[in-house]
Amino acid sequence: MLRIGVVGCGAIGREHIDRITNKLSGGKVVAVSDVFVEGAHKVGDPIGATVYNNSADLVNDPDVDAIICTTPGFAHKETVMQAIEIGKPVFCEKPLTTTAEDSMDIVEAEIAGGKHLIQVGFMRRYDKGYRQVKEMLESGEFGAPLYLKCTHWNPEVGTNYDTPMAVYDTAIHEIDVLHWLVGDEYESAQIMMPRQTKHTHPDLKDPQLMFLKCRSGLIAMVEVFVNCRFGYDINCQIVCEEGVIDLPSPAVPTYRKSGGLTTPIGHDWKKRFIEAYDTEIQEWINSTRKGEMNGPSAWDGFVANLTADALVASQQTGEVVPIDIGVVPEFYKK
Ligand code: NAD
Ligand code: ISE
Repeated sequence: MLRIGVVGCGAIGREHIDRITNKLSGGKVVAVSDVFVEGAHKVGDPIGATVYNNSADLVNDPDVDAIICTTPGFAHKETVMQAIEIGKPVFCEKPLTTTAEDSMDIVEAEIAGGKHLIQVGFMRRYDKGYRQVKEMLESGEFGAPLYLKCTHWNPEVGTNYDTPMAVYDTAIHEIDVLHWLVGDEYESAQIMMPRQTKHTHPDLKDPQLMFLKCRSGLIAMVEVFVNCRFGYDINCQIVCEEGVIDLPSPAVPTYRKSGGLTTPIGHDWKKRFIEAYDTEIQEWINSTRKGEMNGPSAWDGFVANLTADALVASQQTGEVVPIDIGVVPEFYKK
């Protein structure tokens, strides 16, 4: 049994605790922590977990074998560095950190420790739909992918969500999954701001149109609109030489009523990728028990942050910003 400590008992922390406790196998949450300690007690007490009000004490608890970090992005580095220091595996929710510089510090610390310890929560790589699309592209039947059109639409966000977060908290999913999907690397990024919704606030530009150009010339266009009101709607279309592949939201019953034909759109991110989260955490438990680390790495987290930094820079100027990931360290070559 993998004895897990969870740092951060907010929305996704509670989701992961629930799936480990009630759905998955091979793992047990034995400790939880949150700076808001009442929140940690609320989820930790019913399952008999030790409750901490800081991550260091949880990471250093000898009864904790591995850590799940589900604090906000700006707080990830602290916990991940503590885990590396003591040599414990850590599953860190996306983004690894909020800047390439901080993620590079983690990469360097992991390499210095000489052991693969970090997995980043890029769960779309575990989604059946994205996996099928990858297989279709790799079959060669569609020819080369030429451009991608994606939407990342959220119904609404709070006032603590600002303009850069549209990139490093939201588009970071597309940043990671798209280059993985097409087997390419980004070389430049650009953002254009269309007319803004009245539903945003002074610190958030919404919507934003993001363009990522790959080395092959492929361009990915990502529409991020986080106050779209109508639902949580993630779509991806890949235009190839020999055909077009669409990855829409999973099918739900449509209905005819009151003179209309309706296709409902969900509102909840927790449900849209529920199977992907289950698979991701189950595979992390399984591989961690075997002393392996197979999922998205700290290097993948760094590459996503480097790309995010370029997009964030373009938010200010609208200009095309180059991206140079450099050479993949030997340590991360598969
Ligand atoms: P949240 O605000 O609901 O929860 C964060 C929790 O962390 C809160 O309980 C807060 O009190 C606590 N916290 C803050 N700083 C802390 C610290 N220094 N130490 C310990 N606890 C601390 O946020 P959330 O929506 O659960 O998001 C958490 C992370 O998960 C973010 O990185 C977010 O990007 C990621 N996330 C990923 C997905 C996904 O689809 N993979 C979905 C949602 C959130
Ligand atoms: C949130 O943190 C997530 O990861 C969701 O998947 C994303 O849609 C949302 O925009 C983020 O804030």
